Amino acid sequence: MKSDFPPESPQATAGLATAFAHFQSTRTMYDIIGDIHGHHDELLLLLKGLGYHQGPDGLPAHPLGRRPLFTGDFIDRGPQVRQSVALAMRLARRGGALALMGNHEFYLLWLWQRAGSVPGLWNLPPDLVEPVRATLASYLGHEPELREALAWFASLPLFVEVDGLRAVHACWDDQVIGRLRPYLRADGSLLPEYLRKALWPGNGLHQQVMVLLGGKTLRLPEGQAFVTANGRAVRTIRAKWWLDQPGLSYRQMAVTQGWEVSLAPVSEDLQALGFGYPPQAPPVFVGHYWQRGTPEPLAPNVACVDYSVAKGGALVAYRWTRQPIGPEGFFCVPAIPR
Ligand SMILES: [Mn+2]
Repeated sequence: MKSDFPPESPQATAGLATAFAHFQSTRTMYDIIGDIHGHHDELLLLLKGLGYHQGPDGLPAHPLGRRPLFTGDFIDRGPQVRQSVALAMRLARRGGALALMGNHEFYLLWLWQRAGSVPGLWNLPPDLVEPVRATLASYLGHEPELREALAWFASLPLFVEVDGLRAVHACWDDQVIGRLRPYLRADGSLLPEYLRKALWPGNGLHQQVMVLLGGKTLRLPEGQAFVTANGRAVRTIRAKWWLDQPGLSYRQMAVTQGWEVSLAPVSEDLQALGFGYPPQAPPVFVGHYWQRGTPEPLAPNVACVDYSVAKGGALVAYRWTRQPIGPEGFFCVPAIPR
């Protein structure tokens, strides 16, 4: 089968569009929007609630020129993947939105590379396809549109620093970002030859990218595990990468609360592992972490905007005002029961 990965033309205009957005940002501010996971109707309600109305080109526009900043994970899980991607992509291409790579888009790009073509995606082993089942179902009969979406995903920045804020799908790490710089375009997206390499699990470039897209984990002490709601025994925890104080317990370091995680203090040196986000650093916004309940910052300068719309939670945005972040900045649209 003829290979259609990677996209032939490495989106030369993507950098320009982002540069323009950065220029515009001296006058406009961002609404940071978390993981959509195929929940297009909630996205429309969210934009409406944030004050966006239908612009002359039919796309949502804000009367004060505010712009969406998507933290990634547009695809998988939800019922309207194709529509969600189309809306975010059109907003970004118009120059009215910034969009970041999520771990789900990164995984789908890897599958595309493995398959060698868009039609080949449907013939991959079932265990590989399972995580992207909703996405493939959504694009069935719309293969050219999926190819266009994949080319767009390949052009997405891994992180952005703009208007006094930072955003990344899961974890901001200055050291990792510094190491990745030679492989990136000016807008923070991977150069095509390095994207091809970074998609493959196991190599060093992949591991660095996955710190930003998947966050940091801690291994529980030998012999320790806890059982999740779906009965899976887990020996690593998604960890609060912004904390580095000595003496914190595994339970305190676990992003997901309510699990019977060990109360023993973390036995490793968190600073040596690269944990910690400086309190004087710009506020950083992430998605990824399946939060529940009423949104509030994770730390004085760290906020998550993923409140699990794909698990009956809410689609959440943060209205950036260049002020210190606080609970009043969040805006929520509950998941529509289906
Ligand atoms: Mn997600």
